[in-house]
Amino acid sequence: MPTEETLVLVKPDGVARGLTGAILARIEAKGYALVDIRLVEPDRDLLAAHYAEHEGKPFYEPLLEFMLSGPSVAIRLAGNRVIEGFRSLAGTTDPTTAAPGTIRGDFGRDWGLKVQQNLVHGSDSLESAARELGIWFS
Ligand code: DAT
Ligand code: MG
Repeated sequence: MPTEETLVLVKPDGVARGLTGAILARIEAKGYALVDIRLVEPDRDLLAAHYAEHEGKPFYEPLLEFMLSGPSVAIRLAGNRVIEGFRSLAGTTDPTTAAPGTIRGDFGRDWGLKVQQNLVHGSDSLESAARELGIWFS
């Protein structure tokens, strides 16, 4: 089974709420390898590149504003089928309905919640992983 790499972000809400350690604990318990990790304060250009597929959608501007609101922890993560595996660990996009046992389901807040405040990002394909790792770890 080939080892893959993916980009994981602990987004500004996860960092601000002090959940980085709890999220990393789940990643490490699963056996994934931390290849690189750094605290990043992204600028708008970096985020526009990262979220290029969502440009023009109604949630695009609020999403970028949220991602500019504080630092994120960027992780280069390796493991067998880690792209699919981490997204399974993260849970579905909207934390209000994400399954219990997932990061978004367990830690996502239900009050005053915006969908973009869903704690983590994980690349969704080999192509996007390569592209996003180049953006955050250049
Ligand atoms: P995911 O992060 O699960 O891959 P995505 O790539 O479709 O989800 O969207 C990127 C981010 O944009 C997502 O984490 C939160 C935000 N988002 C997506 N759909 C949204 C919506 N309908 N309303 C508000 N924010 C949304
Ligand atoms: Mg996505």
